[in-house]
Amino acid sequence: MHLYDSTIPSGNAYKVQLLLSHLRTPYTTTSLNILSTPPETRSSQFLALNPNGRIPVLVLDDGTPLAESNAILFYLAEGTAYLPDDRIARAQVLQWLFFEQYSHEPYIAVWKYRTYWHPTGFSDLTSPQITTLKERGQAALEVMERHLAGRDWFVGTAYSIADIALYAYTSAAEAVEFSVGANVAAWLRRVEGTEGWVRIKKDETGKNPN
Ligand SMILES: N[C@@H](CCC(=O)N[C@@H](CS)C(=O)NCC(=O)O)C(=O)O
Repeated sequence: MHLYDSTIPSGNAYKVQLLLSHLRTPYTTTSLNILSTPPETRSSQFLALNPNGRIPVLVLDDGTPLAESNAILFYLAEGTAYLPDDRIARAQVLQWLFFEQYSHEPYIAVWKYRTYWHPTGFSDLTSPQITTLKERGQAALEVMERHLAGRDWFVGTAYSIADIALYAYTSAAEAVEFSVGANVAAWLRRVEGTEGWVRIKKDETGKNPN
């Protein structure tokens, strides 16, 4: 398998790297520069792999490309302990994958990107836009905090790709000045204690302290 990620650490790529590490699946990587103008993700070769021009893309051994981090997680987790067999539990996993993409990643990931790497930071956003990003990101963390009361994991009683998808950007939330509650903080430590857990790749630009 071959994973396209970015030269800067991407939480969306990290989800895939984390699951591949749990599964001990060997893979090779190409890291694209998404900060160049145009980004390397917009080359015709890369657009042939993902018409949406974004990493991560996983190219399977038969050459089939698969984009969208959570779709890649779902594919890789099939038949493993990271995706339950039970019908409702599988749907609940999807519930959290969609929550992550609609209510969490668009705010916390964008906030992180703007904090560390965006060429103009927050300066091209209006003050209400900045407030909305922060409030919605924080609201997503509150949803997680409430759901985790009395629970170890997002779905059922086992660590799954729902946790992996949510962990990627939640693990960076405090560093970019969101508040993380006690339940989420304890869950972050639980994820970090799982077999095969790896840290997100290092930021070679030196802007991101992790
Ligand atoms: N929904 C997508 C989001 C992917 C995404 O936003 N990727 C960013 C890096 S984290 C990217 O490739 N940006 C480069 C660009 O937009 O050209 C996923 O979950 O994979």
